[in-house]
Amino acid sequence: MISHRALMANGSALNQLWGFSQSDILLHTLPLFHVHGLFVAMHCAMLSAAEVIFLEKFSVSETIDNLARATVFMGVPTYYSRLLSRDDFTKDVCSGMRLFTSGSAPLTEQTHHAFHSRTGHKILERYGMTEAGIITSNPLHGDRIPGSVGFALSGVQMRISDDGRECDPGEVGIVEVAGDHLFNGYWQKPKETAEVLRDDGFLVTGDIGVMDEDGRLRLKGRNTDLIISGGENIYPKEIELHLDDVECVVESAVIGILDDDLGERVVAVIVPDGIFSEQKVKEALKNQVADFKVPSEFIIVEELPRNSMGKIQKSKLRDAYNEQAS
Ligand code: MCA
Repeated sequence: MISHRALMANGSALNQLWGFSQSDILLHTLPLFHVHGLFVAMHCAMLSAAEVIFLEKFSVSETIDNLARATVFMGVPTYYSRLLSRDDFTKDVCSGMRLFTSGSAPLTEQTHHAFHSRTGHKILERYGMTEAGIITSNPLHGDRIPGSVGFALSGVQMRISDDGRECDPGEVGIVEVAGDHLFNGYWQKPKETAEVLRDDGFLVTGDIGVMDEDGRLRLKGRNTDLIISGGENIYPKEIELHLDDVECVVESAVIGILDDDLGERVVAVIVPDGIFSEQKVKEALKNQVADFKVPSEFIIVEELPRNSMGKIQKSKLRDAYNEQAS
């Protein structure tokens, strides 16, 4: 549940911070079913009466064709790595642009630098989530540091906490935020809402981060096993529950493996019951989960690694298969 007050607070802070004006032309290629495309991009444009060029979805060719007319572009990291893979994405194409922003998934330092050397533009990375809109941003003027998501927006209170204790600068903990920009809770889910909203009004984001003396935030991962693929959030549990229902599966662990295009891709590690059939499993998943959540790879193992409590050690699986993939 997101109030108009929250939307206004975030929209106007961003509009100012990113220097929007009526002379801007936003090239919009993001899906409109996420906060990124619907609120972040559209509110910046609407609050400044800027023009918007709408593409139905992101396509490298159409983006290149339209960039020459635009001044601002917002994307997920996959958009930037796909643009860079094309030789006709040149400095000239970006000559009228004043701002490229990135979010929804971590932008690698490699992509940041490659984009800078190709176009002369430093992508402005910012950090947000549906429950809070945009939380931090690198500056419009000043250093945009790759690997950092920048400073808290005006009106956003941010702290790093370790089990309720506020961390010192340089200490790693969970990012918590408060302010008018926050949502009011999950629709008809009081239990889930209470799990993330503290009594003092702070939202526990679940992201692990570290803040420096100046208030710059760096993200270090998540305290859940959430997978972010092409800017889409994928919860492994949802896929595992369906996988474990398939006849030829004893148990499964779904993990994200680093991927050059999507940031992470979905991989299922499976303990099979007899002969494993990838086709059968894919068919079983097809009507149960969205296409982009279906694992792109199945790894067959005899058993899954567990800790002394019996919990599956996904970090071990991630480390092992990321190493193999690299
Ligand atoms: C599509 N596919 C995917 C994804 N999208 N697989 C993994 N991860 C994905 N994200 C699969 C499809 O199921 C299909 O599989 C195949 O890829 C091709 O589908 P297509 O639709 O053509 O894919 P695409 O056009 O290449 O799409 C990839 C994309 C898109 C352009 C990266 O996912 C995208 O626009 N993502 C942006 C999401 C976003 O806006 N997130 C913001 C949320 P098959 O071939 O097997 O059928 S976060 C947010 O809002 C907060 C506030 C924030 O901070 O921003």
